[in-house]
Amino acid sequence: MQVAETNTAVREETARVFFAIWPDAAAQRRLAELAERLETVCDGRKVRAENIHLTLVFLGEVSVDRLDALCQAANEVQGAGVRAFDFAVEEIRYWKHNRIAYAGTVKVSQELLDLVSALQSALSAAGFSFDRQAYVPHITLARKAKCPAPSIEFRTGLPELAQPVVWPVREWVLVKSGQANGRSGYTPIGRWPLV
Ligand code: 2AM
Repeated sequence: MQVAETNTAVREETARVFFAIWPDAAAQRRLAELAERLETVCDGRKVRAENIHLTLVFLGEVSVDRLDALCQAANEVQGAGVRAFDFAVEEIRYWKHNRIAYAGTVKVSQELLDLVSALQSALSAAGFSFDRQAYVPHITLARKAKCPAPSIEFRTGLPELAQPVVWPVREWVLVKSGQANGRSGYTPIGRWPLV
């Protein structure tokens, strides 16, 4: 029989955290409209407007005692030559293996790759572990999606964008995920500007 851990003095408190970029208000509106359409087209569960984001590095559970050190590591990135850039969503795509419908980019900007790589180096140097799979920038718009196969109506089986959704990326954030009022949501716990 398993006994639940009740001794809070020995239980380590952790936070589920990741670094990300949030769209500006206009891009958020357009991405939220797409999420709404995907909910219908793919019978999925849309991501709420305020939660739509692009993950840079996902760390998962980190001890709350280490959050200051995590912010310090992120401070190092500011001196690493990272620059502001525009992020352009050009396509809606679908991953069947995890049933995620997402917004993607055709040509990943060098500035985004430099930011992710500088962040990964600073985190490694500070002893943090994170997901090291090849970075595939994606903005999840609907989960538990069952997107249709290509048809005359949807060439790719998914909504197509008449115009790309572009926004100027001028900051990146450290975010904690968790439940608030019975809903999953994200709380920014650090911000770093890009110029
Ligand atoms: P997802 O949208 O593809 O699930 C908060 O959970 C953010 O971290 C989401 O953008 C999520 O990506 C990403 N994320 C969650 N688990 C992850 C993992 N194991 N590796 C990389 N990113 C992850």
